Amino acid sequence: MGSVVNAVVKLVSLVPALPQTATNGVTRNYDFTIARGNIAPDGVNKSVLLINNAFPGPTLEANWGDMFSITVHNAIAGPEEGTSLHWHGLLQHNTPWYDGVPSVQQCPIAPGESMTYTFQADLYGTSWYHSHYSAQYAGGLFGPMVIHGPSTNADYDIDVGPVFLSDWYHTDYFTLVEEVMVPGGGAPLSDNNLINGKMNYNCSLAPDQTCTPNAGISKFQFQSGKKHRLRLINGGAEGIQRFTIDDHTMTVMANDFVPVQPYQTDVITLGIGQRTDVIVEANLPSDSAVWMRADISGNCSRITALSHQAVAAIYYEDADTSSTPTTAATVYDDSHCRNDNLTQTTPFYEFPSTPSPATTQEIDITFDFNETNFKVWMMNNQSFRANYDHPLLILANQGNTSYPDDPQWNVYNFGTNDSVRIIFYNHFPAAHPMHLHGHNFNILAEGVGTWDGTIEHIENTQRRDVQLLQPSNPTTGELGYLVAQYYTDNPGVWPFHCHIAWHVSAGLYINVMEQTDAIKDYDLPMSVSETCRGWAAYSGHDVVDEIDSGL
Ligand SMILES: *[C@@H]1O[C@H](CO)[C@@H](O)[C@H](O)[C@H]1NC(C)=O
Ligand SMILES: *[C@@H]1O[C@H](CO)[C@@H](O)[C@H](O)[C@H]1NC(C)=O
Ligand SMILES: *[C@@H]1O[C@H](CO)[C@@H](O)[C@H](O)[C@H]1NC(C)=O
Ligand SMILES: *[C@@H]1O[C@H](CO)[C@@H](O)[C@H](O)[C@H]1NC(C)=O
Ligand SMILES: *[C@@H]1O[C@H](CO)[C@@H](O)[C@H](O)[C@H]1NC(C)=O
Ligand SMILES: *[C@@H]1O[C@H](CO)[C@@H](O)[C@H](O)[C@H]1NC(C)=O
Ligand SMILES: *[C@@H]1O[C@H](CO)[C@@H](O)[C@H](O)[C@H]1NC(C)=O
Ligand SMILES: *[C@@H]1O[C@H](CO)[C@@H](O)[C@H](O)[C@H]1NC(C)=O
Ligand SMILES: [Cu+2]
Repeated sequence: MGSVVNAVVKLVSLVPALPQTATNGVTRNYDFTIARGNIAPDGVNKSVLLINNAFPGPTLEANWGDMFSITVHNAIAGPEEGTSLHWHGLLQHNTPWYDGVPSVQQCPIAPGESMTYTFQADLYGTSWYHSHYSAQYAGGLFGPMVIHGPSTNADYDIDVGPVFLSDWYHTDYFTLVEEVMVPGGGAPLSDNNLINGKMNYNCSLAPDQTCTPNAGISKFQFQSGKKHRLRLINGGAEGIQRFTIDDHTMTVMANDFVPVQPYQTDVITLGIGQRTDVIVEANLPSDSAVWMRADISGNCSRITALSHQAVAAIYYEDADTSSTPTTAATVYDDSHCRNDNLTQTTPFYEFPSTPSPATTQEIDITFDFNETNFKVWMMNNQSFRANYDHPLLILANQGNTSYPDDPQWNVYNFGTNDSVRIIFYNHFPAAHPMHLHGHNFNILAEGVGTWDGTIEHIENTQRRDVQLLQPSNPTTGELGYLVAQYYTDNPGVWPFHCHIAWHVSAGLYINVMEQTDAIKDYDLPMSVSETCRGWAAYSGHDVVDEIDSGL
């Protein structure tokens, strides 16, 4: 009994060690119009979905504690599609209905309709936002997010801003999803890799497409002697990025929205959805020019042999900016499809996990045939499929929290448990970047084999919102595992899914429901029901072709 009381006291006294978000009365307003357009970021002309005609979309920027108010207009025509935007990594405390996942917290925004998302910038650092409707974000519907806050754990002089890394496909997302979702289908190979939406392409590799050679690359400026902060984001569809800068090392200051005790490295590994903020000291002569490189991992991802390396040029203040750098690439080890060792990654603010969570759920991830012979991803033998018409948060708010007739909604209802441990086992020889909404989760352990119960520094484990679940070993049959744990301090329904677009499309997705009693007490804003009314009116006369899981 005594130890239980102690544990509770310890939790209460340690949780406030995290800096607390304050509301400061400032609102950042944005107006986003989503429409079709044609762009050629690497020279190959392609039809895409754009926000305010920009690629990548406009950067969202705020100070920690500000409110965002973002009005999204769905102007997608010829053909029409629903849409919705998700603000990756933000907790949405007290606004779980603005997390932006159709079928979970809202109905899709119907063509011709608008919705305003109002929520707090409740964490600080680097992130992105993207469509959560089908695989629209794999067609370019995304943009960076910067939330300014303290940088107590590391010093820098110059904020270089977002460095947005994204694999790139020359075929439109809808056609790719159709190819994924046929019997015998699989993830497509990416055609190129982009840094801040730019890279060149060898046009003779695409003879049947409109292609302009030398489309151009991104360029960055360094000041010799200064420390530069780079905000790395993997906003691609599938590929694991290996990021390096020739002749420079990097100091990691944050993984996702979580500041870490700084550590040095030559290469940053980023699964889809992950961000890493690094500090780079410009310690070469003032006329230097070097390459920044992002390679899609050849061992871990689905690439074509020729075009998985993106470069950008970095010019020091006295360099000739029309010159081409001649520096040599950093050599790194591409043999493991995993994030940095958990022994290396320690959050700056201590946030202990409990060794005895209130409930534990094991989940096996397999790629198998469903009853109608499609190869789909299964979580405990069940593939996910969304129902856009009945968002789970609305049902739970009405007191309906169990759906025996709809097992494909993959809902794990954790009731009023105060902490949850989820142990993922990966039966497939490819890594999955597992992303939880509404939380930064503690990563207790990860590896290949069977978890032996060892927790890596439990007093302050790595925490973030996406972590790579390692591949299984096809030779030994050992499974990849990831042990995630979180306090259920955010009443709502939250996706926990692989962030690879093609894997979510094929069902690698669950919903975790927490604090069901508190969900019933929410007063949902009018815009939630209005968006559903707009969607019902639209889908009532235009049959919506849900070609994939819907998310
Ligand atoms: C790209 O393709 C679209 C549609 O076919 C066309 O209207 C546009 O002119 C093309 N742009 C370029 C630069 O070729
Ligand atoms: C472009 O691709 C063609 C066809 O594969 C190849 O012959 C050529 O060497 C490539 N050019 C460059 C600059 O890589
Ligand atoms: C790919 O992984 C294998 C080991 O599985 C390793 O031998 C090889 O060097 C890796 N490839 C690269 C390019 O690092
Ligand atoms: C992680 O780091 C620890 C301590 O440095 C080391 O013993 C272990 O082998 C590393 N694990 C991997 C998978 O690299
Ligand atoms: C199998 O998966 C396909 C593709 O998602 C889907 O269309 C079909 O309805 C599924 N079959 C069953 C029995 O769930
Ligand atoms: C999934 O199916 C396999 C094979 O039928 C079975 O061994 C396993 O127990 C099932 N898992 C769950 C969680 O139902
Ligand atoms: C809960 O919602 C589902 C989906 O709309 C419905 O099928 C079911 O009848 C509802 N259950 C109750 C008790 O209302
Ligand atoms: C805790 O979660 C489990 C599912 O993992 C559920 O069966 C149980 O009812 C929950 N307990 C409470 C108190 O809500
Ligand atoms: Cu996956």
